[in-house]
Amino acid sequence: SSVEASKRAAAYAAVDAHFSNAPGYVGIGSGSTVFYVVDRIRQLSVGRTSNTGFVPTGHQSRELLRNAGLRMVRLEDVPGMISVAFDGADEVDGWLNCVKGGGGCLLLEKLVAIRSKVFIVVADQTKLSHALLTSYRHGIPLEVFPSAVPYVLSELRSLGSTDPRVRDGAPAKLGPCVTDNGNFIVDAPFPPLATSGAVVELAESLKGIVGVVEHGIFWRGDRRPEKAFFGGAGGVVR
Ligand code: DER
Repeated sequence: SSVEASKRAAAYAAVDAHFSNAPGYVGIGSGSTVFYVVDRIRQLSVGRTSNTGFVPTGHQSRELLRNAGLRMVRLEDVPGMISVAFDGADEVDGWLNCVKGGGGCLLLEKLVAIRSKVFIVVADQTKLSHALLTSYRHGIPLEVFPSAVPYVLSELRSLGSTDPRVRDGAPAKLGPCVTDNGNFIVDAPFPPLATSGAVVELAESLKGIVGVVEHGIFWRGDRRPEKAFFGGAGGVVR
């Protein structure tokens, strides 16, 4: 499909521009676009000694790396900084703020991103938006400690979230979706974040709710990508 071709184009352009098989560490995020990042890295690594340790951001990321035969290193075993991290996003605005967490891996994704010298987002062009929460309609994903859920939902409503809800695991799993870290995901819809100030204000408010382990706004205040590669239409790089 054209969306798949667009994901592949974005991923290949990003890897060709920012991956080198030099000694060091490379962060690998989660989602379907990152599949093409790993595929391109595998192509470039065939027959070459692997000087690079790849840092996964969850079980799906680990599976991608294992299937590609790339050497994995746990985040806690990485000394110093990760050279570059590649990840997808659910929505990216003009300042490169991102909504992430549609795949439920946002905690390790943000931990890997914040340990990376360079953070690159790859996405099909449908993810580019003039304001966060205009195209991605499910709300801000939050990793929430399970027994904090009733309190967190109440706090989110006080912040103006319309109908925040625990992400259900069905049909794959009955009951709540459980993250790789044993927490729940809450999706919290808010009105579109049309200004940088609105992004800052919401990100700081979400971080301040006791029981929210991490939120899915990747912004200037914690970690925003240096570059985003969008596929399709000649690819838009910002
Ligand atoms: O959850 C995330 O932030 C992932 O990066 C993911 O949402 C991106 O998804 P996609 O590459 O499958 O569109």
